[in-house]
Amino acid sequence: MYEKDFLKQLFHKIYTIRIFETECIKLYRQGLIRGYFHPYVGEEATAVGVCSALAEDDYIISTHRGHGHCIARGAQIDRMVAELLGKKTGYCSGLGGSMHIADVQAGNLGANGIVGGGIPIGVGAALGISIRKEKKVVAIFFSDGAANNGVFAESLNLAAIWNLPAIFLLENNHYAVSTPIEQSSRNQNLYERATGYGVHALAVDGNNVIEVFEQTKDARQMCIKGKGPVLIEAKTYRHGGHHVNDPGAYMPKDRLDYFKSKDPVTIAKKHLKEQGKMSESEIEKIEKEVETTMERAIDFAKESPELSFAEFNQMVMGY
Ligand SMILES: Cc1ncc(C[n+]2csc(CCOP(=O)(O)OP(=O)(O)O)c2C)c(N)n1
Ligand SMILES: [Mg+2]
Repeated sequence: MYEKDFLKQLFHKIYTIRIFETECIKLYRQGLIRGYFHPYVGEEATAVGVCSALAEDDYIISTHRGHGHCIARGAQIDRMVAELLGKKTGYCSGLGGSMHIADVQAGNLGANGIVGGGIPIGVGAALGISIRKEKKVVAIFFSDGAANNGVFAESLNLAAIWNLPAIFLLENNHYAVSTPIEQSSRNQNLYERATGYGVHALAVDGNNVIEVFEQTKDARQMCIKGKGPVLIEAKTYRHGGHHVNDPGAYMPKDRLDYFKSKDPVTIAKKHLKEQGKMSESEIEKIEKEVETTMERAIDFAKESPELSFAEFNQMVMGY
């Protein structure tokens, strides 16, 4: 059993990610967000479960589908919307955009548009922790497509032989763009790849925030005791196509319906009602609060200036 406040916090974060994504998709359609946008809708419980099990000074490494990781790690959504809109008040002064948000002060070492690119960076950060003998861990988020990249194997092996405090967080959402996992891996339990490197590995229901939280908490303890790394495969699903302009017509309807019936928002709400003894109206209050915060975040971002040409030059060129 969990404390009501903790369950409330989990739901608040999951719902914030959902609203952030759905509202930003609208901004994208209005032409206010340029470039690519890879929604995290359907996968929210993984980011929130993982980040809720981390300590304040731990690190995360994110991906091209990274808005949820940032929010779960504690990013302010007004500065995130501003970043997506290319504004000066964004986390990277609007120069990073959707796929490159970093918030180093909060322990978010950054997202990466290069699939698998964050994995060795995370291992490097874990090596730094190990050399400095700190009691910290790095949670490295990546998905099934990245696990087919050679750098995954190399990074995992290095982390294993050096017992690094790294939690490899494989978000198996069953797709790499339009390629289903069945077409890219004979063994669909991707966590089993890690056991071949002598790494403790397991799978969890990525849509159940409590399960993800529990397993990450244990993995963190192992890492802190010098028994890392650990690989957790969170089985989850995208609720739509690869990016906002992909209708996802290749996703079988029955499979999508199955995962929608296991919606992370609904599951977190159920925890709140059953274990937290919260009423529907109390939950609605949280939802309203999140929606209002998002409305303010959008106003803040819209009203924010872009970098001036001189500021841009100074930041990018250094003169
Ligand atoms: C090295 C590299 N190859 C290809 C791409 C193009 N690309 C962008 S996202 C993506 C699919 C990634 O799939 P996965 O790792 O499963 O992440 P998901 O989109 O499911 O979160 C690809 C191939 C890229 N960005 N980087
Ligand atoms: Mg994937």
